Amino acid sequence: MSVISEVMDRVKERDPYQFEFHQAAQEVLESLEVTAKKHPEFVRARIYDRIVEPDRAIVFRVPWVDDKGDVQVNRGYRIQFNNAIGPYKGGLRFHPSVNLSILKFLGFEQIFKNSLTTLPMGGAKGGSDFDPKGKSDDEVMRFCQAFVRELYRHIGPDVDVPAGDIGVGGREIGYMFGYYKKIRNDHTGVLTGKGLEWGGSLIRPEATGYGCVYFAAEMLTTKGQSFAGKTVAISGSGNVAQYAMEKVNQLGGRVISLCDSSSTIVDEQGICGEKCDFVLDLKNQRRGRISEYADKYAGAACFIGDSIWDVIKSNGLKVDVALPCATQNEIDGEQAAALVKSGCLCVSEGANMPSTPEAIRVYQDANMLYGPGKAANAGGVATSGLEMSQNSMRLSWSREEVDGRLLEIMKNIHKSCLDAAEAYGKKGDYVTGANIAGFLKVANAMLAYGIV
Ligand code: NDP
Ligand code: 2IT
Repeated sequence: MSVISEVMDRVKERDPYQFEFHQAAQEVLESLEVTAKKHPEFVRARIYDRIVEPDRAIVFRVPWVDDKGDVQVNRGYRIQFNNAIGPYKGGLRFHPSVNLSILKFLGFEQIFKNSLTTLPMGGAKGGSDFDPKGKSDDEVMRFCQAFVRELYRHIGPDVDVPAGDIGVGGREIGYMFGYYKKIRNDHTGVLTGKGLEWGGSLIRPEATGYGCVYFAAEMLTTKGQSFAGKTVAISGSGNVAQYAMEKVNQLGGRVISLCDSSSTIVDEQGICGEKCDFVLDLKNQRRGRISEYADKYAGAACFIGDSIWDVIKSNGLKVDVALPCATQNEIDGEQAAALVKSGCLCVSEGANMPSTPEAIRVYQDANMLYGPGKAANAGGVATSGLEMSQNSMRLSWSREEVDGRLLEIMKNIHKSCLDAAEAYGKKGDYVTGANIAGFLKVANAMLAYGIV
């Protein structure tokens, strides 16, 4: 039995029901079999056992009052996973499915993702099982204030800098930042994803989606291809999906789908121009459902209860590029096989861990270009890092400056993945490359600190 599989066994034994965390840990640890052989110093210092254990996991009660005057109680979390290379950094997710396993998987992924950006950021994640859907603005505000009433004591611009994720966008960051500022009397870069008028960065809203497309474009370039004329399936219709859609359109691709947790819309004419404005208004201002797109545009089909990956499987739709931008484990092995059959040559993950291990095996067996989330969606947190830099300098950079830096960072991440994969005997394997390149920097820092 290898050192690495023993670590994995201990993870499972310690927390037998944290399935999402097991999945994320297994994928990273498998890639690290080769580093364990090449670097006995990591094994001696028990770096593998240490890196799968969070520095701390904070769990707290969040009581708040709804519009009817009734008291509601949610659970809040912040998993400060690893700060070896910089302050804890990572998003907050508000979704009824949130639990310790999901946040540990996300916090663990964030360690390696943040390391890949080359910026000095440690890994963390947090959130709550609060569901913002169907809540009034006042209810969301009161919840955010109650959440920060506890979270504030654990965060700070040099300690831990949260941001958005599912269910947390500009509105929620505004309420949380405003309340933090009030109770700390401190106007400082404690959260990223802020509004432009109060310390935010241009391009941060666009960054994850743009970055995912930049990463896909880099992968396509290795095969002498580009987005021009490609048919692109996107899942989700939130922050990441919206700006992935915008960038694909700018690069000459045709986006044919979006979805939410209720339905999928397919528009083979392409979701572009005024139709994109409709989607942004529908999802961000009116907070409506994506099925309304099919009510408005007669050429579009709506599939209630199906994901785009179901639709591809059952209808044999042809796609060249897939950008999963909704949630974890949204593509299983059979859906991945349907993607291969549909002619898809590239998957770039805007979401975190959207492909199951079986799906990843299918991509790899078919020799697809596959960019795992921790590399392909790192543009969001990278631009959060740029927001932190601007806050520290008390400056704001132009749109062109931030977008240029984002593009450079995505190209660098792409190259680091390929270089690390080749150096460790796995040429062209972005999964192994991302895991090893992300890990080495963190492991070397942990080694330098001794046993702490
Ligand atoms: P949003 O809340 O803006 O949008 C999420 C979208 O995904 C919505 O369309 C939502 O539909 C759909 N979705 C969420 N959960 C499910 C589910 N269980 N089943 C089906 N659809 C679902 O979130 P983001 O766009 O910010 O995040 C999307 C993904 O990208 C997540 O995996 C997140 O971790 C990842 N990510 C986000 C970053 C960021 O900067 N925001 C950075 C890097 C990764 P519905 O409205 O019906 O819930
Ligand atoms: O998963 C992610 O990388 C994010 N949700 C963004 C985190 C951040 O700190 O910008």
